[in-house]
Amino acid sequence: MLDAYKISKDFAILDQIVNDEPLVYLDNAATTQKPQAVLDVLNAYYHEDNANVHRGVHTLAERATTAYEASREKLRKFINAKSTKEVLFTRGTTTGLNWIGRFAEQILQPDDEVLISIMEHHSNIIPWQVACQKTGAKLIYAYLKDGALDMEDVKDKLSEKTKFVSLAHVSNVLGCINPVKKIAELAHKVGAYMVVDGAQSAPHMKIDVQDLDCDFFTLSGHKMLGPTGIGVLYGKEEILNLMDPIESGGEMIDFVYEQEAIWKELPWKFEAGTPNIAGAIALGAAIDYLESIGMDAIHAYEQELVAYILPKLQAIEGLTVYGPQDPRQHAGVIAFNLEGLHPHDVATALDYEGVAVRAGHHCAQPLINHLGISTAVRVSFYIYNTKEDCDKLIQAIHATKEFFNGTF
Ligand code: 7TS
Repeated sequence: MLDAYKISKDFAILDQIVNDEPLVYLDNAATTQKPQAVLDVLNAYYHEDNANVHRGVHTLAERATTAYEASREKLRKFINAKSTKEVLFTRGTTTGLNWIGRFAEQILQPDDEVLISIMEHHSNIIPWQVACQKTGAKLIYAYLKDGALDMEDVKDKLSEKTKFVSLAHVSNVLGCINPVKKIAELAHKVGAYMVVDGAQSAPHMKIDVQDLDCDFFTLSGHKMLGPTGIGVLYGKEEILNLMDPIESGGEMIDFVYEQEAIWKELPWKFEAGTPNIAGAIALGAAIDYLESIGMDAIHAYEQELVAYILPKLQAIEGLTVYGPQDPRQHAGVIAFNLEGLHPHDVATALDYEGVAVRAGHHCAQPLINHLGISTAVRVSFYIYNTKEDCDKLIQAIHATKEFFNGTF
């Protein structure tokens, strides 16, 4: 079992006092903190190696290019892609899903269908709305059963008309883990492409894109100990070969003539302009850090935290937990509301106790509407959170209830 206390020592930012209380950071679904090892790599890159990639022959340029491409190989191994040709550096999940949306515009015909779920993050809704509006295709939603994805509804809504199925692997609100491997199989049976939004899964569990047999998979570096502004879009090589580059310009070409150009091969065909070199290299360091702990150990530890905290939350009078009620079906993301209290007031009160959580619609407004609420409080865990953090949260929720009940 991983040692969260030992791990937390690698994150200097966590060792601080907020509102006279030790910081308890429970907003990891929004972004995670970065260990010293990642900050050191970022610093060392700018101190020692900074140069543009794939251009110069000088020593610094060689070093930067080697480290950038070595990082791509680390990401390939991390998600078990067949080849680095399938690993495209992006700004993050949102960029990846937008690129897929643009590809969909090449494919979709009027009356074709795209199947997503009601629990999707806006990043996995709006690119599909845009693609459907441009092509006349229909955007279809699968709904929920017992706080999780209703598989019967998914099956009912899949048909020969479905050309893309795009689903969150883990919901950033409900915390449920969707059976994307099974759904990929069903999607392929009707000839649809399977897209997995891995923003909330890749940081927390072992990912094997070959085993999932998804056609695309997206992740964001900043949610897995890496810097902001860097992520990965995985796509099967044969599909990426069908796709036009989304952006064009320097870096992505082999030859440019007056009227046309020849693109580079994969993966560089998609990486126009100077990329986020430092970000990619530091994300490689984040992967090293995660792998030194082990993704299975991370998943098991988070399951243990959820098994510890969920019953305690459920036992609080007036507290409603959204999503599955069984801890075994719940990843380390828990959204809830306290009866009679506005989630923003709850989040502010928790902050007074040093506990950082998020309140709002969590960029999932269709889901929030579907649940019949306007906002919710959300706590989300990572490798440096401890059972003591969970106890502090519970104590802070009780203090919040007492404070408001005494005031109003
Ligand atoms: N998909 C899911 C499931 C997400 O949770 C997020 C970010 C994204 C896509 C977009 O990722 P980005 O890195 O491109 O922004 N989710 C959240 C969140 O829950 N709170 O802040 C960001």
